[in-house]
Amino acid sequence: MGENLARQILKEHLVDGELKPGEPIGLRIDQTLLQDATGTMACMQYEQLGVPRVQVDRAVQYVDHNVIQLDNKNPDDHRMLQAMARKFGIDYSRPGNGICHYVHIERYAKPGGILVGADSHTTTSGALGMIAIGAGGLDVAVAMAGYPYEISCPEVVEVHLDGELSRPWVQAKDIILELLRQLSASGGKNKIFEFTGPGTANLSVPERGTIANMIAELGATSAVFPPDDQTREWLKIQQREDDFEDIGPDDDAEYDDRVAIDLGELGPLIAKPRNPDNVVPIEEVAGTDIAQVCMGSSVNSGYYDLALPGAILADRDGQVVHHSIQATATPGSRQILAAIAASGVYRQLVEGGVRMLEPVCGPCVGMGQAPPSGANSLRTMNRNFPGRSGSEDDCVYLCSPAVAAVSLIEGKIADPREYGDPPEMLEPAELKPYVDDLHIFKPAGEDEAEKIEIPRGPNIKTPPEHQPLPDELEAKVATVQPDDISTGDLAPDGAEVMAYRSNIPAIAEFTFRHRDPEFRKRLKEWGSGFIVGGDNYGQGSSREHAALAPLQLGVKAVFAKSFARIHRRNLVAQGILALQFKSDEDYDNAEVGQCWKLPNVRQELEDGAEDITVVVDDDREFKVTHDFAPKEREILVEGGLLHWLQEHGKQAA
Ligand code: MIC
Repeated sequence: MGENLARQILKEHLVDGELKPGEPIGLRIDQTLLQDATGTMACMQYEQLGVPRVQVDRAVQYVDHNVIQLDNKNPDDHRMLQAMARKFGIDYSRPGNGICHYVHIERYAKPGGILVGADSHTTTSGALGMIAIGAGGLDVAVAMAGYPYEISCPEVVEVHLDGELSRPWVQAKDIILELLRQLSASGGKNKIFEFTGPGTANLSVPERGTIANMIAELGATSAVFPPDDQTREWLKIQQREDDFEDIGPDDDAEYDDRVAIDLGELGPLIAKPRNPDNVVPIEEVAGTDIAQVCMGSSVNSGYYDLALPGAILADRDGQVVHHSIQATATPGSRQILAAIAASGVYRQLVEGGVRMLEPVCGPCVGMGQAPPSGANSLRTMNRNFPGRSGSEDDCVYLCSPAVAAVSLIEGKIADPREYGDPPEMLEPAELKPYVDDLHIFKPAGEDEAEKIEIPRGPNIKTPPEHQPLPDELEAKVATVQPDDISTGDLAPDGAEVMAYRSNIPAIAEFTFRHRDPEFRKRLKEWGSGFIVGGDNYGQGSSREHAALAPLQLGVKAVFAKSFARIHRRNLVAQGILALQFKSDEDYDNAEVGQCWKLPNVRQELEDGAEDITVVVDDDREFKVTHDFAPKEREILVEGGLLHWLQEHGKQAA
């Protein structure tokens, strides 16, 4: 049987388990990625592992998420991270050098390798033919220490792209929106999507990056684009052609499933508020008023993503951003910023009235540019979860750069196909002069590293202590939540809350602040509690704060109809039970204040029982289930992965 590329890469890196979908496997990791908002916790947990220098080929620490520096908290985090990177052997990409996923495909991503990163959109590097997986900070720290990365073996789905996009009005963004429309925000769970077909061959690396980035919005493990001429050309421009690997799926490669899209049939799509899979054809919403257009983030910040709106603004003399709209543009990296400055795109945008932002995540994670209340915001970003933009009642639409570019002139959502002939875009000057790593600082040598002291500001607190699982658990139901709760509901985005990413007691104060403002009060009164959730609980980001904050408040178990992959693992890694309802009726009967007892939970986990018994108000009983791997059961009994490693895990890979 012919093998697909994803399986070949997994096989090459397999150190534990069997490559059968659903089986627990351990993978050798080549590269790791951290950004500032997840990196502080990850690095402090790495410290606790007691391994002086990272054990992977390449570890990179980026600073791109929170660079607002409102007060000492944020710069204190950056200072600590820079020192830790130097000490532990990690490359440090300074603030302003670019958004981690863009810089990673420019400078590091390598065909055939495996990358794990403490950011759900780490998947972007799949554009270069590697398997790139988003994970919680602790899992990444453990990989940095040289232990295998543990995951449930994913299925591999072929996405066959036929035909060609009618560029520039129909774009790569529309391909990923179409996948979201077809498969939903949980349709990619435990799956790697491997792209094939003539439509794939036509996509540039940044276009592939858009798709690979937003594969995270399907809850998928990864996306992989087999390396080809586009990959080779990209690596050549990046002056690292030697990183090219001539690998690909066998001619008769088999896949666990298949999706086919005819790109010629595709029109512009848009995700309506307030979930990325709420996708409709542009015609359905054309004419909707908007007050804001934000272009670029870890998707759609590439050269041509900005050159198109630039060209549209410059197309007719005196054409500017509509008076009712605030428009912003973010280049993805210093390299792209330099390229648009040299070619004249920057000037076109500025003259047209677009506010130029620095190459950081910015509005995508609620770092400024919150939309006005009750108004619609149109963004070329990847997520539109409630409140993520910074305004509680926000209505964010997600679209391609083409839709954004014509809409910012019209003052309402517009169909680019009605704009007429596309204007000519300014081409980049030769990229060569901008390809450098001057703003990536290399780690210290081993001797110097030993002497480096880590500076810690007053807001930086060590990660919370874990307790082993008792024989029985008893607590009150502290909140009952609907489907699709995002990690942003648990640990919100935005400058105010993200400033506490290195301070769990403080960030815990924001848990469910919009969804259930009384939640924290109840937990404080009761001392402990359980969370009940619906389907796809914990979708979205990789932030382990969404597990650490409830832990800090005394949450010992979450019961849901189903869990998103990364959050489920973060709960387990932090020693919180992630249990699944067997019957929707038990979810329907759950009420705040009920006392739930798990009388034999420790024994049940130790015995490998499939079901866990729950007794409600000492009166009735029901069973919940779980999908814990045998090692995960041990981790839960031990009270978290750090404890488990301290007890058992001396054998680094
Ligand atoms: C996101 O897009 O949600 C984030 C902010 O990049 C997160 C990481 C974080 O919360 O720090 C992610 O995607 O994992």
